[in-house]
Amino acid sequence: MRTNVVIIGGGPSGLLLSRLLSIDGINNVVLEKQSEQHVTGRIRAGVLESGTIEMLKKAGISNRLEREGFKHDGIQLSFKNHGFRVNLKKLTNKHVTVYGQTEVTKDLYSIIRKEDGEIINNAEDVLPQAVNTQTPFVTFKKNGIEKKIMCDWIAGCDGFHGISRSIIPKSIVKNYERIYPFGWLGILSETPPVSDELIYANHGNGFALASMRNNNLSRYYIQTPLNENIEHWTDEKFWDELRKRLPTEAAETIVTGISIEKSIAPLRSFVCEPMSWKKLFLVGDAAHIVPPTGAKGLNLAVSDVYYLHNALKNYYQFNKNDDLKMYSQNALSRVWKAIRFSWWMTTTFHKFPEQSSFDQRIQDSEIEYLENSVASQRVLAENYVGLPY
Ligand code: RFL
Ligand code: PHB
Repeated sequence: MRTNVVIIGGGPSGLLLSRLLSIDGINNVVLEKQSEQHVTGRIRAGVLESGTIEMLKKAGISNRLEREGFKHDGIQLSFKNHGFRVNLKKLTNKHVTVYGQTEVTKDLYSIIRKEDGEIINNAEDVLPQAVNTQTPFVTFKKNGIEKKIMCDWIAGCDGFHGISRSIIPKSIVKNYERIYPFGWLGILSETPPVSDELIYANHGNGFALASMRNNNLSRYYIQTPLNENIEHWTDEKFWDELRKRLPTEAAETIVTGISIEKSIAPLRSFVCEPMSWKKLFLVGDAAHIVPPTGAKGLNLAVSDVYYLHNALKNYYQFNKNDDLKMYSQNALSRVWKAIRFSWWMTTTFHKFPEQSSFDQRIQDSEIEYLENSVASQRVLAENYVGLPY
């Protein structure tokens, strides 16, 4: 079997790349380790930048997004139970859209299936090979049978734990990493969100985030120590702790209920440089991870797809490979800015175990400055709504 581009990983980045390439008549096959049901059942990101919305429109999946997505013109920040608003619209003339990654993935699966794109689910032992030759290929097993796909290029869209990144020789790669000394305990509950806008709260007990998926589906997170045992967190204990950390007005009006999903995620910043080697390109979480505090992970995966799709299009339509050569550099320039912003949001809104009284005062004044300075709010707003591609 032969195709133009083999895409390893059928998460949001792999699916979006596949769809955009197919629209331009560039043949591709997506190899996904998990079942479709597994991929479309994962609860992950919730906030989309306007650049992401544009890309999803290009992919032809904006109908449901426009009907069911919620436009947010601002976010609420909170410090020691006192809330204040950052007006994203006024500061940047842009907004963000709340629409779950789960829904984005379902929409992409459905349009790719409808338009006869090729996604192979439950692909085992996927392995990119001969990546440094003119004849790269990918091998995998399906139902126990060995398969091989010859191709021109391989897109590694297989997330942080995927195989693709490990193909780049150690002598070429440099990894940059920060692991944060805490995690996020998240729940999903069929209750009306406590606020029309997201609330990011810094509290003496730790960070809290009030988010949502729709009018009767709330997503809440609290910072917990690393290696926290989820069994220790009954719904009641979670709600009590969340109430303590949110701004007073929100805590007083929150509607609680049973959690329909509960999980703990570690927080990490990670960048792999370069993001390409010979015939292989890394995209999204395969190349970089941000802590979720800035709501950037999915959006960064989409901006990588933007650069790679354009570069492949120029190659196939105009026989130009300059943009393919520049892919890593172009993508990384935007990646590092999002890494910085996500690190800053995390550092400003979380309690660190080793935080000294000096560090605490710095954090206090950072947030006080944010509340009272339009310039400071604009920096946050410009990054939160998403930097240009
Ligand atoms: P994914 O989504 O991890 O998809 C990779 C896919 O590759 C498959 N795979 C393989 N397939 C074949 N062979 C192999 N050897 C394979 N190894 C892996 C996997 O099964 C999977 O289907 O990466 P992608 O596409 O780059 O997308 C990245 C995003 O999923 C991620 O950045 C976001 O979810 C991060 N994130 C958020 N991002 C935002 O932009 N806004 C948010 O509000 C936001 N909130 C979040 C988040 C991530 C969170 N968690 C759980 C880490 C909130 C949370 C709690
Ligand atoms: C979410 O709704 O899951 C979410 C929203 C904003 C973030 C992180 C996660 O910064």
